[in-house]
Amino acid sequence: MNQAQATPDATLCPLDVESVRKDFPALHQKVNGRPLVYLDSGASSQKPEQVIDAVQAYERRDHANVHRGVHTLSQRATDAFEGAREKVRSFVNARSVREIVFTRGTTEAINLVAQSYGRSRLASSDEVLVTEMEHHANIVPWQLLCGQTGATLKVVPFDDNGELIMARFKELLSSQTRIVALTHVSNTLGTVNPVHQIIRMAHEAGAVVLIDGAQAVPHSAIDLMALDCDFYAFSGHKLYGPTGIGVLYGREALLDAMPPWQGGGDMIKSVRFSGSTYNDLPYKFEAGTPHIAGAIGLGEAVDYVSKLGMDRIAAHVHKLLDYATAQTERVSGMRVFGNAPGKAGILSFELQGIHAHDLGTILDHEGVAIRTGHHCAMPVMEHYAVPATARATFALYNTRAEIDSLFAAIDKAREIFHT
Ligand code: 7TS
Repeated sequence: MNQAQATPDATLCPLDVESVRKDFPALHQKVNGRPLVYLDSGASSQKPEQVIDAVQAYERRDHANVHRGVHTLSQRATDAFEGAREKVRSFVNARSVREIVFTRGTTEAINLVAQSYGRSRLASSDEVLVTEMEHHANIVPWQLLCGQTGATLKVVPFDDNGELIMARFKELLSSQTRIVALTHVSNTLGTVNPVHQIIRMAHEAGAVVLIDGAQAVPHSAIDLMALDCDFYAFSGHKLYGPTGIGVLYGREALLDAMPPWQGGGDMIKSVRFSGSTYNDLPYKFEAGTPHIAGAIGLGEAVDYVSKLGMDRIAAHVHKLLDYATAQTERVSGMRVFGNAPGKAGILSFELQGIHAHDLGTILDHEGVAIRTGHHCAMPVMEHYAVPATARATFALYNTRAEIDSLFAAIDKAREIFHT
């Protein structure tokens, strides 16, 4: 399976969404007098009680710094923090906890690779290959790196359907390509990229591959051993966990050979003015006191989705997407961006005659939260020559009734604008 492309399996027992929704306190509120319909989980998902409770339990009872004290609280905090690392390792099927580096999120993980791996290895004759559908977090760090090293940034385009043009990828990939960095799932188009094929081809060309998994990890099971990429990045807050915590997976041999990118406590073995030695993996890349509560919350979020089953979550979200996509066909003047087969639960669109921001405001009056703007993917907007799109994203707690509310609110907006 192309991991994020979890084709709904009819034999799976469906999610009991009404029961799942009870776990998410934020969903049970009114916004502008209407029941909240939260369709912005692609930007950040809501958290279940289990995650909130785990964070609170740590803050109320177990808080102390990690890796430093022999006292009981420090040991409890360290056990919980390192326990979370093991949960994450198992969740993404990495070989070792040494390959799981906690970061602030996807953005920091990518910057870490650009600055540590990239800066120590790239020269002016080298190339970095990204795609036209990347989030800015997977563009700007490479632009900075290219500015620092003189390397060149190359871009694989996508077609109007939202699929990468693989023929162009093959042309652009060469022995000069040192790093291929691409998103597993596009945050604007929902496209699930053929990452297995890309990783294999990039490796044959001698390049390392970083996959931005920010939108893929919440949508389907990820098996990093099977994927065989060199780096994989994702964020906790899109996976029903806290903000300010994320993960960089790195192949152990690569991480081992990379220089640290930030210096400070915890990342050293010894410090002398004549020179310092660095800690073992993954601590070499975790300078300073980490986001302990965040990691514990992420570990709990991983437990939560694992218990529900990533395959069942994927099947549920695909059904919602199919249901919503069928409804788009009856709305005149609605243009959907991204129609790749097997795409993830992301619906980007525009309505003729209504600016996306106006639409977002009207929908908010109806209690419906969607995202409007460029979604930190300006090159995608440029591709379609639009300033912004409206985007609804579907998560494990969304229902068909909520999609009905979305389309009822869209009808209302069209009435207001006489479109
Ligand atoms: N990569 C992708 C594919 C993303 O969707 C995002 C965030 C990031 C990287 C950055 O993640 P962070 O947690 O480090 O900020 N995407 C979005 C979005 O689509 N709307 O708001 C944030």
